[in-house]
Amino acid sequence: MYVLHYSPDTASVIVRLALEELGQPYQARRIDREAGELASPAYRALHPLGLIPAFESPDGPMFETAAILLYLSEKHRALAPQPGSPGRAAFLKWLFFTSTNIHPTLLQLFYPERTAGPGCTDAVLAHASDRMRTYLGIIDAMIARDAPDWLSPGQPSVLGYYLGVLVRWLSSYGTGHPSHFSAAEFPALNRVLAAHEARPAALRTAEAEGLGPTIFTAPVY
Ligand SMILES: N[C@@H](CCC(=O)N[C@@H](CS)C(=O)NCC(=O)O)C(=O)O
Repeated sequence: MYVLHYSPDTASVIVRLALEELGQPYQARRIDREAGELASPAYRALHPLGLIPAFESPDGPMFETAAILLYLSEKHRALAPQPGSPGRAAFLKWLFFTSTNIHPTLLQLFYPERTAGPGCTDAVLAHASDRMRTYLGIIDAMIARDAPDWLSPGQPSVLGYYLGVLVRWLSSYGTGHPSHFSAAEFPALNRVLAAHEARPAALRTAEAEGLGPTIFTAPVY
């Protein structure tokens, strides 16, 4: 059985959403962050940087959210265009766009001191906010233009869940904050996320991790 090492409302929830949507049995093992488990030798054997998530599969331990999502979607032939199918190239392009641009920029917004030290946080935040607006605008325009079925209101996808959680966190700053973004600013993306958050898999995940209602489009913190 899969084992997901998780902490509520961190990147592990993206993997949990995919597992719930796939209907795959898994064990959710809560990480004891306060006890320093992320730095423990046992956890570092699963994830050398001590980050969340770590994931145990029959093919070995895994880390990196996008890699786990890709692995699960191929293994269970769902939630993404499969190798050889028409949408595959575009799907891969936008999955990696998300994991290498949007996700790291979001981490800069939450931990601006990690980029260039505590003296540079204002500059890092300003640049990261601008980039985030650009990235989400590009995704929104792509959905409106191409209407891809692998990122649509009509069917769930690993990319829909990935973007949903990232947009969720961007709402946590609260309106008025320069780094606050809400899904409503990006109408095509908003429609995709609204459909994903209403699915039974998302509702079960929200219940399990105490995330509240409308977890992507209007999260309550
Ligand atoms: N690129 C990694 C990023 C993982 C990551 O940054 N996880 C955060 C939680 S959302 C974490 O472990 N934070 C703990 C820390 O930074 O100490 C992935 O996609 O899995």
